[in-house]
Amino acid sequence: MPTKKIDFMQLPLALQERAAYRFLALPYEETTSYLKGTSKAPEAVINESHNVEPFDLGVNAASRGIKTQWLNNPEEYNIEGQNEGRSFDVIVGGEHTLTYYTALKHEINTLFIFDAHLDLYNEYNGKSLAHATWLRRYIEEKPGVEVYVFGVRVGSEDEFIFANNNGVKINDALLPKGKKIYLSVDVDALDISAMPCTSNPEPAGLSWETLFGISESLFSRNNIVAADVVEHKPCKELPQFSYAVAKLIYRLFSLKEKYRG
Ligand SMILES: [Mn+2]
Repeated sequence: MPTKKIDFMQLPLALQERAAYRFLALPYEETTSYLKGTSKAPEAVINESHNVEPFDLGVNAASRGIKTQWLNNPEEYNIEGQNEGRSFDVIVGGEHTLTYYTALKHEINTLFIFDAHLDLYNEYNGKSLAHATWLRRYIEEKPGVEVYVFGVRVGSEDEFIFANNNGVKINDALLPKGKKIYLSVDVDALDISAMPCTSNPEPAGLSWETLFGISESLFSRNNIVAADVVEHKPCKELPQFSYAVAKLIYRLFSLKEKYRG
């Protein structure tokens, strides 16, 4: 739980009460294998979020309210009482495993993921549900949902075979259109220089321009019902990267506001 009890962008309380948007802080970290610390991301991002400019892409999503809520575990995530179109959640991890739980709460036909990795291991360090296996578990449960993973540059042979056998679209330039989408952003989809502060950084990744550009294409052509931003591992000496993640999160709210129709 946070030591400093502040909210995303420190919006006035009145704005939070009838908020159109929710920032769900979920510091869930159980299976991180390389660089640990993703559980610190929600607090670090909130601490840097005061620097985010609310007027973005010609709209002001913050003026319609962003409510910050803390969750202890992914199973607590609840969408009851939410009126689709008026409300939009960004879940802020924590490790990627949480997407297994949060995406399952939404009725969707497409899951779009930015990630350097496929997360399609059958088992990882003896665990059947972990940051490197969650997508395989999700596909087994929801075989009808179309899955895109963009930014992929690492994976085992077995993961690629599973992806191929299950129609997973990897780095497909043809983006979905007219779909109901849950969007998951693993920040390691970004190049290691653009985002060194993540638990599994990889070279030769996406630029911020590409991540923002493809995100805008997705929001402009589809109904994005919810999103998450995961795997940020704050760097103590480089708080500007937590600011960049705060900016990314706010950009998702701005895109929803701009294309809410
Ligand atoms: Mn990843």
